[in-house]
Amino acid sequence: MTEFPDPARFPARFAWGVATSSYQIEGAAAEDGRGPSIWDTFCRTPGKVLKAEHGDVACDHYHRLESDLDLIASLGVNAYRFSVAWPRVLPAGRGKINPAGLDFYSRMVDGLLARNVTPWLTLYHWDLPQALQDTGGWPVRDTASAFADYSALIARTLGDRVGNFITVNEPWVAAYLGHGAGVHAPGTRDLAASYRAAHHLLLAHGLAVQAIRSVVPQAQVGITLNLAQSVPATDEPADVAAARRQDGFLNRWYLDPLYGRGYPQDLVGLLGLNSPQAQGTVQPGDLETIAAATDFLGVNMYSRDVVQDAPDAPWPHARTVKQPESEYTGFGWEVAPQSLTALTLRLQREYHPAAIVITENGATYPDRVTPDGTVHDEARTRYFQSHLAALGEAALGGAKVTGYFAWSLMDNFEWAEGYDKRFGLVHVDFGTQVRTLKQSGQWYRDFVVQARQPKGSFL
Ligand code: IFM
Repeated sequence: MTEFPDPARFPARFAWGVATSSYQIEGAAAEDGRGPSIWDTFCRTPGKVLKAEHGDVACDHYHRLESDLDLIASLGVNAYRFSVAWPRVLPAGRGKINPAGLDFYSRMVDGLLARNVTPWLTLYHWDLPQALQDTGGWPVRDTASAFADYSALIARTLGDRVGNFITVNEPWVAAYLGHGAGVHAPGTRDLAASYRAAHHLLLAHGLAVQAIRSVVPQAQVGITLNLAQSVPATDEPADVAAARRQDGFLNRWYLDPLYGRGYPQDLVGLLGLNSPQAQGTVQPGDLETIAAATDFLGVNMYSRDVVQDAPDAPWPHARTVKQPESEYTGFGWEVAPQSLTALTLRLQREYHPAAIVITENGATYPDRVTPDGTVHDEARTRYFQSHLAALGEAALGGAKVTGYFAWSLMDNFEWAEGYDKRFGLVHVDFGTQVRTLKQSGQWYRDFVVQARQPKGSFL
């Protein structure tokens, strides 16, 4: 049974938003001076993306900016999380600036502010300029310094109007899925390289925090991690140890250095020659840079991992197993709202972030527009209801939660899954680009409008 969230549980000054990312919605991949990204290349590599789909057009957001901004405002939200496409503003990753690219984001920011929607800008949501991949990509250190320069450019250009910056989105995905499992761009399968990439992504974050603060001292800056509670499938010591490894692999490897603890030693030992330490990747001063104080921790949470020991499986030798009593989304991800409460409370207790912002949460289901012009996505509506109820519990329990962004504003390019997996509050017909607000979107809008009513804070 779904629990209903109580809008009164959330403080009046709360970021209520929807989220997207550049490559997933913009399209206009070769227009107005945008350079190629690693996702353009990856999509054209046979066998990498379902049905060989790509982001050339996506939601055509680049050409529909004004009407999409109206759509965002119509949802009653006060915040919008988007990402800047690095190759749109610096086509070769560094050096020559593309004024048309900067202008697009400048118009977006102005359009949001004119609609009383606060921009939350993500600097890196996986579309690395191909030119930087050609010189080694994230496994090489120089990419982190190029990122710092790019971050300073964005802060100089937009920092007079943007107050919230997310440096890197989901470094685990970029590092491991991109370089270890090879299922995301750039598609390499090399565990050692994935740990070099992870270190440089964290270093890039730390350097970007410094760069942004030096330009916009009052900016709120954070990083977004994809986190999931890791639960052993049984009480057997092997499963308990596997759950701990999985927790280290996904969560602690990023949280520990960001919060000043260095890399988790149990994992460093298990990784052996694949660790960044053994490869000589971690240089003096890096851990201090990575641990720069931030204003919030961005958390992308979709599910939880119920884990079994799997000695024959690749690192971290753990397998996620299905629970017969649980519901699953179209991605096969368990619907586990209680896990959002547990996760945020744990973050608060163990890492003491200045604030926690849920920068993504949502679900994919096979939607369709029915003849009455509606998308009856009851399962997604229930998903949002139960997760917001769980977040309210966490806030009541002491987690300093200050924002929530539904993933996603609209159906979009879901990476290696192409356009098959729909996460939107708004349905997109990719043939006609017609947008249709789903039932879940109507519910979210009504909830946000209620939650934003002036009231006494319960925190
Ligand atoms: O679509 C992605 C997004 O780009 C990053 N977080 C997870 C989402 C759903 O898979």
